[in-house]
Amino acid sequence: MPVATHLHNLQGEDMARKTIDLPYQIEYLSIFDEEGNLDEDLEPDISDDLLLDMHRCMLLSRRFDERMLNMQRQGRIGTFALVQGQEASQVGSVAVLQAEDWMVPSYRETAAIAWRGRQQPVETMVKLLLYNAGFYQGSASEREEHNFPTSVPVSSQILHAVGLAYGSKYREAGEVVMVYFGDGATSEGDFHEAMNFGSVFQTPTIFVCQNNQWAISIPREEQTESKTLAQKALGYGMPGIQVDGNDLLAVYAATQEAIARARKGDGPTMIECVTYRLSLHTTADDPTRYREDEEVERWAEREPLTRIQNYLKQKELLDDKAIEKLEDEIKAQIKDAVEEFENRSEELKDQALTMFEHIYAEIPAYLQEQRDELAIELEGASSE
Ligand SMILES: Cc1ncc(C[n+]2csc(CCOP(=O)(O)OP(=O)(O)O)c2C)c(N)n1
Ligand SMILES: [Mg+2]
Repeated sequence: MPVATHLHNLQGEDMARKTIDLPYQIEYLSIFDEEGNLDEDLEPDISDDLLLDMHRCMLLSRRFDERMLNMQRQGRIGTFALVQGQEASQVGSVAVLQAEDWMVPSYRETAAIAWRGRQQPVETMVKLLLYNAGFYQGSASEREEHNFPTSVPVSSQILHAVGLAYGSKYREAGEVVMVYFGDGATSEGDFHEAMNFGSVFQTPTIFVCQNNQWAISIPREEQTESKTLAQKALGYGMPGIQVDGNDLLAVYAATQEAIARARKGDGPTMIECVTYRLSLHTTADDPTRYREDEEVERWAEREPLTRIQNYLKQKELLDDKAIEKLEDEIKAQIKDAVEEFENRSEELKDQALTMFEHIYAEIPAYLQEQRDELAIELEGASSE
């Protein structure tokens, strides 16, 4: 706006210091706490089957995470990011999606991926293992699956998600897009661009921020001066809500509202799940160098798996015996997945040269050189 016009607009009744009321506040939602207190007025109406499925997925993710950590320590897979502590934030949100909706993960979304692949739990784990062992086949998905591959550059996937959601709106496909990112991701330009376009085009995007209190070794307090991360949504004219991210019911209820809004054409929502990264950032990390055990212990008391088990026990949907049976079933599935992964990775080892494909139409000389070198090495290895 030219300066003269701007000044003109400030004449008369506009010449005042006044408050502009905004239609938003930051709500914090918690429904079932770590002491077993339930807010019955807020309790979402979730069928018993769905509750049990969500619990199963959380348990499988926890146990699979533990198994992968052992495998990484044994040198059987590469570096990966652990999900421990964030299972409710992921399962409580992803479980509200329909199959045709889209799930756009970052690198810590083991539980969200496990949910989307819950019809074939073993195959889903095999693919996660392949991915974590460096095989691109672990990232491939069927066209109808509507899951994006894992995205490691922090925040990059948020832009992809908004583009996808804009596409869904443009095509009138009715598909909602759910994107995951961390507290640290909110400091990236990509996050802000995505939030702005996501809102200005009123896209059906659900921005799920898992505030696990740490971005590697940077604590939440050093990440931003904002009191909450959810309030960042307000700057872009969309609702932002903070939920207890270790409370499956709260995450589910908040996501239901957000998705209903998106489906009606009322645009995006940002959900900040307040949770905690109970374990390592990745297997390359040693958190004892930068955080206190006492803090971890405090959050361990609030962890989501025991919490949902307490709720299900209160509802008489689960008891210790049933949990034990489930543990055995999951253990067997993980065992099958590891075996299948070992077989498949053995076959795929010979295809290491494929890493040079699908990048350039014409391979540059320096890559050709590396490719030739690897080919000779592989030939040597196979004739040993
Ligand atoms: C663009 C970019 N910058 C830096 C990194 C290195 N890096 C990987 S994870 C991470 C911290 C991200 O923290 P947060 O967003 O809170 O997610 P969390 O890992 O806690 O789930 C950083 C800086 C990266 N992967 N991509
Ligand atoms: Mg974080």
